[in-house]
Amino acid sequence: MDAQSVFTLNDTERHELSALADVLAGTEPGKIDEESWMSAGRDRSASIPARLAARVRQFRHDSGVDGALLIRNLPVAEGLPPTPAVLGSVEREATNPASVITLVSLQLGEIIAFRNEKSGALVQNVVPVPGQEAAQNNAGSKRLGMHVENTFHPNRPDYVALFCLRADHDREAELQITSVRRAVELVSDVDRKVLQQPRFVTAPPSSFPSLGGEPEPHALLVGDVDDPDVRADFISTVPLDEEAAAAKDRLEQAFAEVVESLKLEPGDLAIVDNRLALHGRSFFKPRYDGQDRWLHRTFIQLDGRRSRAVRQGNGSVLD
Ligand SMILES: O=C(O)CCC(=O)C(=O)O
Ligand SMILES: [Fe+2]
Repeated sequence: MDAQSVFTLNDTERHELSALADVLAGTEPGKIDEESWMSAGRDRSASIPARLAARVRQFRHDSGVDGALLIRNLPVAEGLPPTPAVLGSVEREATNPASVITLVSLQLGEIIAFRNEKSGALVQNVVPVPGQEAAQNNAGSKRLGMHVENTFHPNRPDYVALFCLRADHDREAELQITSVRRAVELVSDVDRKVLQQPRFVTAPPSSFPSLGGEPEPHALLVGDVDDPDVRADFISTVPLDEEAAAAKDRLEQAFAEVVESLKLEPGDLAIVDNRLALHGRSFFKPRYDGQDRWLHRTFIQLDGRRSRAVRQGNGSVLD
C-alpha cells in the first residue's frame, strides 16, 4: 500500500485511545445499539488523539489511490473472551474494543446497519462459523470473492471498517483490498465504455425482501470517467450480454493485478472506501477452539439524509 494509506499510532496515543474507550464503554446503558450510548460515542469521538482525527478527516476528503486506510497499533483490551462461533454474531455490549471501533468510525461518519443483516446490530463480528466454511460471506473461511459491500443495495455503506481483535492461528488469512483508482488504468477505453453502461444486475439476497422485484440494471464504473466509483460484486453481479461479460472479466482481472493483501494483526483497523475499493479474503483454517480469527465490523455512511426514509425514528438501522 501507499505510505499515505497506513497510519500508525504511537504508544502514547494508543494509551489515550484505550482510556477514552474505557470511558465510553462505562457509559450507561452500556449497550451499543441504544441511541443514548451512540450519542455519547459521537461526543467522545471528538476526543480521539488529534493526529488520528486529522488523518481520518483527510481520508474522508480523499481516500487516496488505495481507497483504504490501515490504522495500526490501536489498543486491544487484554483478556478477550473466546471468539464467538455462531451465525449472525454481533457485539451488543459496550466493550473496550467495540468502543474503539465506534470512536474511530464516528469521526468518519455515521454508523449504520441493515435490519435484515446481522439483526441490525451496529458493531458486528466477523468470525468463522462451523459448517459455513464455503459460505460467500463473513462466516466462511474458504476464499471470499472480491466485492463492494452490499452492491445490490441503494444505501450501501460508504465505508466498511474491519478491526482485528485476534488473528487466525496460522496467520494465513489475508484481507484483500483492490482499488478502482489503480485498476482502471489497466482497462481499455472500449471496455470502460461498456462498464459505464447499465448492462449488469446484482440481485439482493432473499434476506432483503423489501428490495424485491426486478433488480435495476447498473453500471460497474460510475461517475467521473477518469476517476470513477466502482459498483461490482464478482460473486453475484451478472452481465446482461456477451460484450458486458467479457468487459467484466477483464475488469476483474485488472482488480486482481493491483490487489493488496493485508495480514491483519490485533490492533489493526482497515477502513475500506466502499465506493472506490473492493474487498475479499483469502482462505484460512479455523479450529473452532475459541481462539479463531475475530474482527469487529462497522458500516459507515456519510449522508444520513439520503437514507432517512428507510431509517425509522431517524435511528441508525436501515429497513
Ligand atoms: O474476513 C474478512 O477479512 C472480510 C470479510 C468481509 O468481506 C466482510 O466482513 O465484509
Ligand atoms: Fe465484505
